[in-house]
Amino acid sequence: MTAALHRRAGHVLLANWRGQSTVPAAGLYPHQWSWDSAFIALGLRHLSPLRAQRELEALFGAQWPDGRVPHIVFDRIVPAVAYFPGPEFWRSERETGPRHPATSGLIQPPVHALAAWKTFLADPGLARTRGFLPRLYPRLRAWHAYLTGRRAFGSRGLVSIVHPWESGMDNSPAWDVPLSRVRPVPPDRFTRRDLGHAREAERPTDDDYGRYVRLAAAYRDHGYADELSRHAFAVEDPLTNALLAASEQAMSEIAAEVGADPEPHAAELERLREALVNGLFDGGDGVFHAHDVHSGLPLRSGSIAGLTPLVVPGLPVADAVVKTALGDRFRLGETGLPPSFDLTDPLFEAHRYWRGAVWFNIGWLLWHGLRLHGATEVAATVRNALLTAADNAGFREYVDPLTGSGHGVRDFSWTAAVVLDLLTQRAN
Ligand code: 2M8
Repeated sequence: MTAALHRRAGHVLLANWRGQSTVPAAGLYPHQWSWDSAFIALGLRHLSPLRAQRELEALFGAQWPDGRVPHIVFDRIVPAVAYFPGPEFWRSERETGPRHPATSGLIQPPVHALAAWKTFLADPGLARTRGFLPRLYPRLRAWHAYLTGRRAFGSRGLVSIVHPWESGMDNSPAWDVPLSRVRPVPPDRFTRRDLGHAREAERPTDDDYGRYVRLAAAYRDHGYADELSRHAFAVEDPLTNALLAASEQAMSEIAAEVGADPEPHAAELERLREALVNGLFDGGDGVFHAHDVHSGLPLRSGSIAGLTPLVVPGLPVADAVVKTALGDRFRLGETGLPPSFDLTDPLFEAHRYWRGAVWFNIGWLLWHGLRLHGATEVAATVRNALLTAADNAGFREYVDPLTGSGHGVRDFSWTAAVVLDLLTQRAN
């Protein structure tokens, strides 16, 4: 399967390349997405290190003056009706000026420094010739400074997200409680474009969409100001904070490469690791739970995000998290396919987007984190299961954790990218 799968994955990334960057999927997502591009670079670096570097450069070319990296960078030649909410909804030019690329005003999980470092390693000679890291490093620093400076709403040293879209795991049941406080915009006030490309039963509900629109419009109407009182939704998410910590580890390596001081990044990794464990780890459940900044309460849920702090080097509670991964809730040792939500929870839905289906980027993060903490056998099971699922189902957006059947859009870029990366890595 290896050579054929590799070739097929390469074709997906080639078809979705738009000259400067890669779209997640041609119909449903016709622009550039932030964390998609980071995962895409991880795979693309094996096909074309140059394109992988350009993927990240294009994204950081749209960074806002305040350091935020927008979650969508709009392709100006794509018709306005192709995606909702488009540039006319976000009105980013009011904040960044008309010469800046049109973008959204939200963010996504900060996996970029990790991707940048791995992209560098694919061809250090080319990267040095192009000044890839010297140009990117100050931008990555500004990005992390935005997160820790502007988004640290709680007093617990953790970064908050202000919209479910920022979590990347949009309709995860983890957000049901804080979202229930948001009044949905009625469905006749906007036109969903996603349903033209995907099955309704596999997408977020109209009510959820109405709440997403309400939150995004409120943020926009307050000039994207990061004041806690302005945000109806403010949550410390384990995935976002874990990726920031893992990215600080990568920043140490990048700093050393560009002749900067790695020490502040090592210190930041240590600080975030401690804040994550002290603030979000639940020893009884053996997972990390998000924290609702407004209510001051943990959002106890069965989200797979609770296992992703395994990507943080030196995680002191890694053994407990691996045990949870192997238990009934996620069954990673048996199936190797990580469901995005607890299989035993009544809220689990095998096909509805982030409420249970398996996503390949999360699979990659767990594979990476398991290896980091010496759980090489489970990591190998995850790797094999992801490769088999892609081989059988194609490069689908997500698959059923119980049967491996494919769902969501076809030819999804990060699925192909993750497969390419896994194919080029040791089996364990
Ligand atoms: C999905 O999110 C977008 C909104 O950002 C959407 O539903 O239209 C999520 O799966 C997200 O994680 C992903 O980055 C994006 C593009 O693949 O699609």
